[in-house]
Amino acid sequence: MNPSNLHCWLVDDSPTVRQVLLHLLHETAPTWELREFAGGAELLQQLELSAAPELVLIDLNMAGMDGIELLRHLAARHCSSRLVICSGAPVRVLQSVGELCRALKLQLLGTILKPITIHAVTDLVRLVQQPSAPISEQATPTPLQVHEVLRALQQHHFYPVYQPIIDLRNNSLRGFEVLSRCSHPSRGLVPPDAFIGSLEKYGLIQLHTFDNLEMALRDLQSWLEQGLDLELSVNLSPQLLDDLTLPEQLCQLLDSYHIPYSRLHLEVTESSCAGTLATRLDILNRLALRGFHLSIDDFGTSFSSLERLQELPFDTVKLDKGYIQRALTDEACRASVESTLMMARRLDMRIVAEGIETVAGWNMIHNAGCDMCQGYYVAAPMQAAQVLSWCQQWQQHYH
Ligand code: G
Ligand code: G
Ligand code: MN
Repeated sequence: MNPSNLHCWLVDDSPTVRQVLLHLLHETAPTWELREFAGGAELLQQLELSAAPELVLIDLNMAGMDGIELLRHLAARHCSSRLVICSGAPVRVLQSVGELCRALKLQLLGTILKPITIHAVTDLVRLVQQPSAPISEQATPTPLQVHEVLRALQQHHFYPVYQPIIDLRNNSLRGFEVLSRCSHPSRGLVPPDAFIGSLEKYGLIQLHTFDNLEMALRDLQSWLEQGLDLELSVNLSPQLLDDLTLPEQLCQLLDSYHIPYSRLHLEVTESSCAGTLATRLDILNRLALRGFHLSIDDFGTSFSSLERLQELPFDTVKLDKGYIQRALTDEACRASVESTLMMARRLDMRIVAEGIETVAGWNMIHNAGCDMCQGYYVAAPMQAAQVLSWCQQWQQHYH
């Protein structure tokens, strides 16, 4: 992006806010070409007439078409602009809008909290003018550095989000997969691809996993108390399977929250038990003996067969989202999914299909006799505060 003649559009229904923003942007980035819109409809109209701008600043709470609806329209038009949300909404709402942008495959650059300050605008301009990575690299965000992960751990910037897992036999909610997020002071919502690798590299993944799990167990405890019958699935990095004390540590943590071990599914990827090192086998077997459920994550991304996995103490297989999505258009891949399902049934393993985004995906795996599913079609990962009302809605409409 050439920052000098960058096109920046802003949409906000308040004339005062637009005036302040235009003024601050003009001061900090005098060469930018600015355009203002009083509503989403006007902006979409302009988008029909001219090329998409490099940057769009969006107010969430607008009369008429609100910011969320505008995001949906932009996604439908495959808008490639980088987006900034400007809002006075609570941080929790802003984080979940970040989640929505990820689900819609929109490029959210960051958020500006209202009331708007010159500092926020200066930060934004600096962020935009950093040379941007080529598109092919943008899929994997810049990894957090050691001081950033340390600060995030110390200041509790990591938090869990929850994605529902549905039982396809009766549409009931089985539980949630716990996924970790980081709210970075200047980068906003940071996805796990940007920090799990760093945490592993600096030997901090175990600390993070236990922190995250503890927050999740606290949430689970309160949901169980409110009468929900739920299980949680958590991702374990292969490094955790190198510490022989893992089973004891997990048992102690669950005991302290009075949660039965069978409420927890531990997900490990196919590749992390590829070599089946003695230590890892030892740990997996002891976890299974204690009553934890074990799932193979991302199945279909490497070449192991279910027969071989049967020798390991897994009771669940999670079919990778890429595998499922390919099966929707590729006959041979669909046949492979179907035979995996048949084999799993013979081996008495449960199958969870991941990445179900559409009704076509839902129908395909439902007809193939899959046990469970997870994906944006049901819900994107959500924050703890949204879980109860989501559960109520799900039960009312689909169960
Ligand atoms: O959460 P998605 O929403 O972006 O997660 C991307 C990847 O990061 C997935 O492969 C997921 O398994 C992994 N991931 C998410 N949270 C955690 C975590 O707490 N620990 C580990 N090891 N991996 C995680
Ligand atoms: O642990 P695992 O690698 O399975 O992580 C699940 C990942 O998949 C997370 O990054 C989660 O946000 C993402 N995800 C969940 N549902 C969907 C979906 O329907 N489509 C796509 N593309 N990704 C999804
Ligand atoms: Mn997973």
